Amino acid sequence: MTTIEELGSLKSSVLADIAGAQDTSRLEEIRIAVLGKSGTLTVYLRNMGSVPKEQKAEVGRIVNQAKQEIEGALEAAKAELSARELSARVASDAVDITLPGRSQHIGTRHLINAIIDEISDIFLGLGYSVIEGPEVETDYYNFEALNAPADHPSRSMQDTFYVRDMTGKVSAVRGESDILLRTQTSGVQVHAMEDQPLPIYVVAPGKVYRRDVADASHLPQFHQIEGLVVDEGITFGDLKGTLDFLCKQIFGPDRKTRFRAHYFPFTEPSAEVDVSCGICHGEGCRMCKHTGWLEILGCGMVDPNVLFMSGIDPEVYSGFAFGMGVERIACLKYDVPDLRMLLDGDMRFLSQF
Ligand code: 2U9
Repeated sequence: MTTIEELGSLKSSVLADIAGAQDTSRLEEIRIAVLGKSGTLTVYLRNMGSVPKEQKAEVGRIVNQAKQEIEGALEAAKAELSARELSARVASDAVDITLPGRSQHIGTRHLINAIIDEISDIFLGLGYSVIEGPEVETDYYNFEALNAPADHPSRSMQDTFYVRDMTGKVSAVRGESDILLRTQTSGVQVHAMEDQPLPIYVVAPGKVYRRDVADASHLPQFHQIEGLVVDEGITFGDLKGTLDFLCKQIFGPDRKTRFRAHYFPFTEPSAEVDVSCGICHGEGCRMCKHTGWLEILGCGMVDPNVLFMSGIDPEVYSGFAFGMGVERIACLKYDVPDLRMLLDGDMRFLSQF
C-alpha cells in the first residue's frame, strides 16, 4: 500500500471511530491516539523527511487535509456529545420544587427528665424548693449523718462504688476511702439542714449509683427524688396528706394510697407507700403481682438523731422525709415492663412520651 493509500484508509477508519463515539471521553481517546504527541498522524507528519522528494508535496497536502478533516470531525462530534451529556446531567439533577420538604426531627425531653420536672413542679406548687448537690460524696453525708449503722450492708464494697482518695487507697471495708458515688440523694438534704435556715421544705432530684447488675428492676445508675420537711409541729398526718396528694397528682385522682410499716435507719416510724393498681383497679393482675397495689416510695418521720447530728433541736423541730426511684415511677406510670428500656435510646420507644 502506498503512503497515500495508507493515509486514506487511516483517515476513513478514524472518521468512522469518531462517528461511532458515544461520549466525549471516547472522543478524547481518539484525539490522543491520532493527533497526540505519538499519535498516528503526528508520526506521519514527523516522518515527512523520509518521503521521496517527488511525492512530498502530494503526501504533505493529503496529511494536512486528513488532519483538518479529523480535527473538524472531532470538533463537531464534541459539540454534539457535550450538548447531549449536558442535557442528560440537567435531567438527572433536576429538582422537583413542588415536592414537600423533609420535616426536621425535633428532639423531646427524655421521659426520666420529664418525670423529674413533673414531680419537681408538684412540690414547687406546694412551696418547696428544688435543690441539688454533689454526686461524689463523703461517707459522712451519704451514710454517717443518716444514721446508717457501721455494719449496714449498703456501706460495703459490694453495694457502693468507692472512689480512690488522694493517697490512692480504696478499701474493701469502708473506712480507708471516705469518698464514694452517692447511693441516695439524702446527703443533699443533710447539707441543707446544715446550711439553710429553718423551716426546710425541699426536694432533691438527681443521679445515684449502686453496685447492682442491670436487670428489669435494677440499674447501677438511676435517678431519685427525695424530699425533706423540717418545721415545728410536723406530724405523720402531714406526711400522709402530702404523699397522698403527690400520688394523685402523678397517677390521677382516682388512685388510692396505702402506707405499710417499714424500716429505714434515717426515719422512725418508717413506711412504704403503695398506690392502687391502675390496670386492675385493685382487683389483682400481672402488673401488681395480684396484690392490687404498686409500691412507689418510701418515707418516714426524720429520726431525731438525724436532726440532732445536723445541729437541729429535735425537741423543737420534727420532720418527714421520703424517697422514690424516678425510673420506677416512669415505668409504673406508663406500664413499661423493664427499666432498661428507658436507657436503650430506641427513638420508637422514647418519642412516645
Ligand atoms: C434526710 C433524712 C431522711 C429519705 C428517704 C426513703 C425513705 C426511701 C428509697 C425509695 C426507692 C430509695 O430509690 S430507692 O431505692 N428511699 O424509701 N428515702 S425516706 O430520707 C431522708 C433523707 C434525708 C436528711
